[in-house]
Amino acid sequence: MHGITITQFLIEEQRKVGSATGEFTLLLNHIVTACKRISCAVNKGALVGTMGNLESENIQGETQKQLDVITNDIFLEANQWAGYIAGMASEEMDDPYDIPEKYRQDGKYLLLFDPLDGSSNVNVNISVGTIFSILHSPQGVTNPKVEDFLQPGTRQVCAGYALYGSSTMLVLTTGHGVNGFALDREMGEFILTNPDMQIPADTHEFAVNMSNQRFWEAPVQRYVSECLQGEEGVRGKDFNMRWVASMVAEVHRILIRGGLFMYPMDSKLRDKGGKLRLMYEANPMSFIVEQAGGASSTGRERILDIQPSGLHQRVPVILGSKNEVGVLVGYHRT
Ligand code: P6P
Repeated sequence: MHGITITQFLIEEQRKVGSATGEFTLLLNHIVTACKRISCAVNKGALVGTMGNLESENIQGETQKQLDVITNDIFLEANQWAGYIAGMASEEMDDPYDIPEKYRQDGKYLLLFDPLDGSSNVNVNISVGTIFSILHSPQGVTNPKVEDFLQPGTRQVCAGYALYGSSTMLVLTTGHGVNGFALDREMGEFILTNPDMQIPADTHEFAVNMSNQRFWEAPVQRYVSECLQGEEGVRGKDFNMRWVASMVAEVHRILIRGGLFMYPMDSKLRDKGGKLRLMYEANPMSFIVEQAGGASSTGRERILDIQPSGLHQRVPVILGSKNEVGVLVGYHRT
């Protein structure tokens, strides 16, 4: 008995929504196709000489890798032509993408994405990923501007990621739980392998870039110090630590076995607002994590509740096992 394909899964999900027109299902299928193409592009990078850096920088001030631009173009080309999308925004583009006039119809959705998150890892063969978020386009808006994208994370209709690791996985939520699919390269299809993913409420594993410790605020200093004290300390248990420097890989690990991931506020990032971007990293990952029974906070507020002020706005992120996130959020209140 083969597992069901993502196409079958999406159609069965669509049947549960009486008013569904099928456009959303087709939109998701175009995103799935883009992720398959990116998986191939990343997998062949070294063979075709696309692992290098470009001279250019993105709006984040980060040097762009060839694959950042290649994967961004793959996402644009796969999603611009069908007419379901009114506008797109990406980590790699300063402004929203203008859908070419020949493809423009009354698209109902906005698509935001980070085409290759963790791309600094790609030439050292550590897992990287694509993160995407789907919002409704405001009624009657045919050429969305930045302000049309600036909706809180609670307004997302879908969020997902592809993880290009030892296998290529696609994980998504439409607000009815979280489901994971593995790419069967022979078939060229994503197969349902992780139905109804749930994050364990407790954990003994945390993920943070320890090299930033001297810049952290007191609650984070206290939390990490207590974890490092182990079972002799106040937490009464030993902790394990991970840091992959690829958010998609960290979140996937947490969906499978629990954990806490954080890129907290630190004094060197304060003027930027944090490290991770709200619209196409923190919000989609927070939607997924909450739908899997986890929690996601800046330390001081629920990430999904934030009213965005800019397309590339950055926020502190603490997400994962809800009881562990609760401990650290509690320290921010004392
Ligand atoms: P650092 C990748 O660039 C990213 O946006 C996240 O995927 C990752 O968690 C973080 O930045 C890594 O940051 O400072 O450890 O390189």
